[in-house]
Amino acid sequence: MKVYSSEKHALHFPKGELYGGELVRPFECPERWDYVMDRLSDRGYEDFSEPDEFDVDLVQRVHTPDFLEFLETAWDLWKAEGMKGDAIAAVMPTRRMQQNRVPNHIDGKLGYYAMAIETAITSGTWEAAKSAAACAISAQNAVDTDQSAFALCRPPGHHAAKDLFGGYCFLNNAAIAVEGFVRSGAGRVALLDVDFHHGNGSQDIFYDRDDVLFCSLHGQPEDAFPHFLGYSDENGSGNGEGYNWNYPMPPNTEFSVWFDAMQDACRKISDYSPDALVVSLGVDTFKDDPISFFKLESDDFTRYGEAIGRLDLPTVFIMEGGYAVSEIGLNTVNVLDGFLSAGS
Ligand code: OKP
Ligand code: ZN
Repeated sequence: MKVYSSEKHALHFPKGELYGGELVRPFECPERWDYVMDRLSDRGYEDFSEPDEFDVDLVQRVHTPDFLEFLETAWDLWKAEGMKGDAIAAVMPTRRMQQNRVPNHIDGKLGYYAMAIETAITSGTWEAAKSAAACAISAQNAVDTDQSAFALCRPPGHHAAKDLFGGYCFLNNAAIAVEGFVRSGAGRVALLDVDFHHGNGSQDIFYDRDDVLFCSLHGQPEDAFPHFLGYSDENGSGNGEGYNWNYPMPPNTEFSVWFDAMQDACRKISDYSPDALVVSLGVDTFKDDPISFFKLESDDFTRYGEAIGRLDLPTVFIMEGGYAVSEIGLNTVNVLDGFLSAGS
């Protein structure tokens, strides 16, 4: 399996994440990338490539021009105001406020484009986000000839909507890969999100479309970030009705329950008969993940990787979450190995 990753990921590393009323060292940290790279090498993966250049056309199919301009210029605007730390949103357009006027001041812009405020923008954020999207695009291109590829994206993407960043995400790498398949002629693409958190950005981007089936397994919004989307009665709108499936699950959910939901999602995907599959691969479902509440063990990742492999589809894996413990490397590679062992 080809692996796309870029050293430029390390350009994004804010000094702090707002967590528990303190600025703590971000959970979404550069060594996550090293853990995965090291395990891939240990387990015999050897086909590593730097991504091709960022494909603006594809990214514009997912994100709005004003949002892309914001991401590109936010750090400079912030510095021009003489701010000392990293750029963090502090005020947001909530109920009964103006939600469609973009302020000039960077404080206003940050709030306008943020879906959560733990995520800071720093000097290298835009370059790193572009490199992650480039990995997703190159992996998608590789699947035109191979059956599968893995994009080791950092920062992750599934919380980013067409004009929103947050939850550690800036560009929606998985949605960009989906659009890559659409551009190269796919009539139907499935997007399976197994990250612990609901993929609100991905859901939102494809909510009214019947050419993209979105299935997400995640901590229920009553108890888990992002809290304001991901309920089971969100089924799509307009043409997209019936093409969005959420599987919210409660605290302490174990693999047997999680895997039943996953197999249900796999049946939906199989019935849909897509031309390609994109997997938002977060491994924060692991029992020791510091910010999540599912109970998967490392071997469980192999088992569900096999189930994905049995779908027998051209598949792009996109790295999403998984935090703080070196097992994120093991768990990620277990999914890929399980997939390959079940594949054609
Ligand atoms: C990104 B990805 C919990 C705070 C959660 C943000 C989590 C973003 C997860 N107390 N903060 O989906 O792994
Ligand atoms: Zn997550």
